[in-house]
Amino acid sequence: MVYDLDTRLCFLRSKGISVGALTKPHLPTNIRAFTKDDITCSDIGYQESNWQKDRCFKAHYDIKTKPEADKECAKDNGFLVQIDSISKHNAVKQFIQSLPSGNKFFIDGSDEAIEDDWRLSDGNLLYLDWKPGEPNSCCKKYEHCVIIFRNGKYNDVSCIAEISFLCERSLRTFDPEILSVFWSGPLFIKFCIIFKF
Ligand SMILES: [Ca+2]
Repeated sequence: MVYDLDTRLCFLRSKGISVGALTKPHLPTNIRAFTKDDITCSDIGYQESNWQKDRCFKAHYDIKTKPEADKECAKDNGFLVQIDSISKHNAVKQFIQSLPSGNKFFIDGSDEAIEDDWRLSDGNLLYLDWKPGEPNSCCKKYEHCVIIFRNGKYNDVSCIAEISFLCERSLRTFDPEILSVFWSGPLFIKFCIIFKF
C-alpha cells in the first residue's frame, strides 16, 4: 500500500516493493520512503533529544493525569521520559528550555511502592534533582508522581493531578521482523504500510 500525495489516497501495489526496492529510485518522485534505519525524530512528529541519536522527545502541552499521560505516550510506541542519569537529566532540561512554553511536565517515576524510593517504571532508579523543599509528600502523603520544572528541578505531585507531560521514544522500537515504511510529503506524514517478512 502506498500513499499518493496527489490523490491523498493509499493504494495497493501488488508487487514491486521489497526491502531492496526501497533504496532504488524507481518510486514516484512525490513519494518518499523511510525505513526504520533512516527515519528521524521529526519524521514521526517528535524532536531530536540531544541525548542519543535514536532517542526522541515530545512535549505534550495538554494536561493529563499521570496514567492518562502514560497511555498517550504509548499510543505512538513511547513512554514518559525516563531520567536515570545526570547526562540524561541535562538533555531533558536542555530540551525543556528549548521549548517555546511550558513550565512543568510529568516525567516517569514513582514512589508508590515504597515511600521515598523513586523508581522508573522499568524498575531502575530515577535520577533525582529535587527543588528545595521537595519532595514534601504534601497532603496526606499522596504525592507519588514527579514533575520536572523548566529549570530541571523536580516536585513530587499527586498522580491524578492534570499536568503537561514529556514523552520519549526510540526510533528502534520496531519489531525487527517488521519493516515500517512511512510515506511523507512536505506538509504531512502518512503511514500506509507495514510489511511483515
Ligand atoms: Ca510536592
